[in-house]
Amino acid sequence: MTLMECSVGVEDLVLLEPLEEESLLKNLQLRHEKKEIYTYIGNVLVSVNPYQQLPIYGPDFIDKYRDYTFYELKPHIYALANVAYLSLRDQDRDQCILITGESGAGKTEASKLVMSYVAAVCGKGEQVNSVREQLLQSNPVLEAFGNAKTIRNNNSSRFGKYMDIEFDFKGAPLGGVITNYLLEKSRVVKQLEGERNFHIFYQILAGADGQLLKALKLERDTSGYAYLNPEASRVDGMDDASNFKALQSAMTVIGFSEEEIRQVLEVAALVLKLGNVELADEFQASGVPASGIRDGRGVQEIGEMAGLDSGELERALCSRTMETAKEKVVTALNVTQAQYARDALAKNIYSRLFNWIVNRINESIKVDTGEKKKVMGVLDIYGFEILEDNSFEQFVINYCNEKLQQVFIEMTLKEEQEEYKREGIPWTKVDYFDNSIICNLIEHNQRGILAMLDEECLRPGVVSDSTFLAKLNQLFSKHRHYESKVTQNAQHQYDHSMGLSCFRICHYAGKVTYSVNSFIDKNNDLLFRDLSQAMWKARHSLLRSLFPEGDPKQASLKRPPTAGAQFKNSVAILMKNLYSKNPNYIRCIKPNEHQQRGQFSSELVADQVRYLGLLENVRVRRAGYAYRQGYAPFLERYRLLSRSTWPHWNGGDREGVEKFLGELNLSSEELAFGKTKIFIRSPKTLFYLEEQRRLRLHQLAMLIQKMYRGWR
Ligand code: AD9
Ligand code: MG
Repeated sequence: MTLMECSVGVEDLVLLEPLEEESLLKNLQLRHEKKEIYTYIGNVLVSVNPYQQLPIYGPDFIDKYRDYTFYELKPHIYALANVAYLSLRDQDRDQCILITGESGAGKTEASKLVMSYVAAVCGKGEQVNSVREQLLQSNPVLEAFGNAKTIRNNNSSRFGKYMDIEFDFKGAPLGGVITNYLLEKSRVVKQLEGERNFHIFYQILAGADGQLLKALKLERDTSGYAYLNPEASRVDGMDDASNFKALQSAMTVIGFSEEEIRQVLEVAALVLKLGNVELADEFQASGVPASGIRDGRGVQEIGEMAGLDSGELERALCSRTMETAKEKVVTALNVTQAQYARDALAKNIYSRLFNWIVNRINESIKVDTGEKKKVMGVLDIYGFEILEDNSFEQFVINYCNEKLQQVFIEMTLKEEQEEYKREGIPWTKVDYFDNSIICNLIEHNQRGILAMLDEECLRPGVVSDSTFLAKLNQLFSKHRHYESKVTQNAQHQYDHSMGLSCFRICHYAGKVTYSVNSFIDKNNDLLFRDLSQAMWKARHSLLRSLFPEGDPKQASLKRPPTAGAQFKNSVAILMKNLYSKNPNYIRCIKPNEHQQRGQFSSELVADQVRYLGLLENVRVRRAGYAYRQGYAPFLERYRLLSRSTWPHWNGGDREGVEKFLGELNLSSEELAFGKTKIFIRSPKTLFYLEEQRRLRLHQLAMLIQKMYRGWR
């Protein structure tokens, strides 16, 4: 019997034999069937979403995992959290936990499980409790404003999150810092069929009492709002009203004042009301198309809540001022342009509100003491995306994943190399796919796609998505990882499905075709100055503070960095941060598209296994020695294989291991004796040992039975 044939598959994919995509999938499927959702690849944790509550996270499990080392119990997210926490506390090594996977794979749940495990084991006392509560309560707040129901996940995070949790020298939590990435702000004004806007809007409408609703000038019925998809207002199993209560209490625990909470809700309400501002055609005396507001009541109410003159708001929405050195020219916007301006304003208010909330949480949880801190970073970020239509958002998300893959391979290899060095075992070079060529294609400072996009955005004259694409086609016509209709040549297979306005990148995880439509616009991410100036005039102090560039004194001609440049910059900071820490990986997998328990679609999982680079991971991990174990636990497990070490052995652990392995006549190529661990090259040898151990146990059991019968 091989390990693969045992009832729950192998617990560590490094031991998989043969190592192929098919056997890897079979193993995950078998384990998923048996509700064994966790599997290791060495110290990497693969987690398959069970879509059901399993009884494996209670305090009894926390107690169990805090007392054992990594391989002693079944694979579990607590084992990974425990190793990371102990290494941080006892060996002073800062940690990062990188959680990746596609939408609905269980990243956010995993990040919460890690946080709650660490919170449970990190000490006691009033101070610790209060910090712990603040850290944990940041989750419901960020989820209310940053999560939404999508087709793939009823509670999908629409932003990336990295959280540093900081500890003192004893390992007690002091506080933290949250960084957020790229909120999907387009959702504020439009959602796909079957999807919802951000949870907060439904929470307010369902959970606010009559008095609060009146103060926010809202009606309870969700169908009255243009920004809320009428066909998706409820989510099965989600109680918006009680989540609203939980949100308010979480904000209070974190330290938001009553006034701040009120202002946050008012700004959210303003966004909803802005969606109901209807714009209509008007014509100027000259006959030039213009626009105006159809029903003044909504704008009036927005004006009252924001402390803004409604006439000013209408002007800002329906016209645009162009300033030159000499004069100001005001032009009227037609209805389409005014609607665009209204939606741009709503998206901007909301995304800035979200950033403000993150900063406000950071203010509460930041650590003031100057003492040296130990840090555990937790990254919960969108995985590689290939949608039917891929645009700027998928492009930057996939760029981020390309970078994460680079960190992953480099750090895994580095760690392997360091372990060999520590153990005094010679290192042989491992070949692997180095994706820096793709990272460079995207991020190179002068010649990368992002740089080209910026250049095009800043270039005077007529620029458009197609001039941008033409530039890429010219520059990258010979690049191995770039394709387009124009550059397709002998080296690339001709593909009729690719449109003229598309380009394709061959990512490490597969080919993705991006449509360039709106790349320029999304990268520019500019808000008409009329709108920011109008917002800055609001008496509502929170709203006003969100638009500092509206202050005429601040109005410099320097434009803010583009969305692409900002993202690239934050990815660079993130990478630097990750490289300075000891990495722990959780690779999440979604077993089916229907959020259903007990269903495992091999095809879907196969795609994810590819996107996550799991086979490459196993390959790198077992390039040298597939398996390693400390001498003491290894001896304990296998010493019954030799009469010299069983039943009694009085020598040292290493000598014991040398003794019984020596008697088994294994090839010397197969084994390496490190300073503290035994290394075994191929999984087959381990299976052999396991098989021998099983036979021996069987023999011993028979013997005992025989003796027992004899006694009777
Ligand atoms: V997204 O990229 O934010 O759209 P995530 O974060 O990867 O996505 P999430 O953690 O939100 O997915 O998990 C989706 C749902 O799967 C959860 O709402 C749970 O219902 C379910 N889930 C995930 N992990 C577990 C688990 N360990 N046990 C039980 C789980 N249910
Ligand atoms: Mg999530």
